[in-house]
Amino acid sequence: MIDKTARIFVSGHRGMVGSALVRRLHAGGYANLLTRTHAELDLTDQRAVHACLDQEKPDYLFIAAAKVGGIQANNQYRAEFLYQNLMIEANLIHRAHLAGVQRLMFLASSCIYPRDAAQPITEDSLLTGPLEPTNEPYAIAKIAGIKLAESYNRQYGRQYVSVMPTNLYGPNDNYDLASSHVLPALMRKAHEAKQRGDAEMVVWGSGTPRREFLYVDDLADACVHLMQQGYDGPLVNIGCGQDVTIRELAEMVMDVVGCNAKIAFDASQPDGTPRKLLDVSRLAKLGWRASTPLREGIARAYAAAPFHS
Ligand code: GFB
Repeated sequence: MIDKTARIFVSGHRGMVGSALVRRLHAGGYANLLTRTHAELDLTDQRAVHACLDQEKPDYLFIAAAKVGGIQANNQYRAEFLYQNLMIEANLIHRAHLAGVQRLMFLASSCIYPRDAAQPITEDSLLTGPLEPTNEPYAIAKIAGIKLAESYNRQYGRQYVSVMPTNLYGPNDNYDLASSHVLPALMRKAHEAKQRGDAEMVVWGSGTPRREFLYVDDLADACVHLMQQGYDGPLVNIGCGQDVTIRELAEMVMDVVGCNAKIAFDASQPDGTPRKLLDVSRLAKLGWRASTPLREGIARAYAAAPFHS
């Protein structure tokens, strides 16, 4: 169990994942949360991160801060995705160790697994094959973070845990069409197509890739569950165990939004990984299952979306 007065640092607390962690921790009665805005602390700045962790000496550290984005942003800003994520995780994990932080949770991503991994993807498929090219830099950075945390555990007896969330969505998501993930993009496109009365709504790629989606408050609940349990084992996948095609997802979003446009697939945009469904049996054995059905989660996220009045 985590002591309710423990000093818990949530890095990236203004992002979708970090803000969900803060909501969940507050709801659980944890009052001693430490946060820093980007303006207060640039996590790629080694000196600043070191000074902050030396001063705060948290009991727990969640690494939810990351440079993230959808398929197009990952593919286009390859250098920034690799560099910024390496810096953030190296600064935080290394200095957490030197500052005596015993427990840390590093949030990675399901894209760390090989592109053609057997489905559903088990944790032991890490580093067994080539990665998906559109997000290889991001995946390499996250794999480095996992290995860094694992190395402090093996060499110094730390209890640094890495979790692999599947594709996430929910409040505080990014709705910018050029850099967002598919679900927020489809919500916005459907909303705007409905408002304009468009006959067509453009969906990237072929519509055939399969993706698994987890509501971000479910993810936060899983992370806090693992921390509360004192879990300090190998990587854990966090997903809901079910996937849909992008076409099915677009149809569901349009139904929730009430958009009657026809779907037009844009084949000039990449499909990315053909399928990315996580095996969640390790998490189930640890006593956690997702609770938000996809359609209900989409309705909740849509109601909270900034463009939706
Ligand atoms: O969510 P998404 O951008 O990323 O795209 P990935 C998922 C699928 O949805 C792809 C299609 O096949 C896209 O072509 N898609 C259809 C769209 N319409 C749209 C649209 O309007 N916008 C977007 N963004 N996609 C990311 C990785 O991969 O997943 C990251 O690049 C990270 O590294 C993240 O791991 C979770 O699921 O393909």
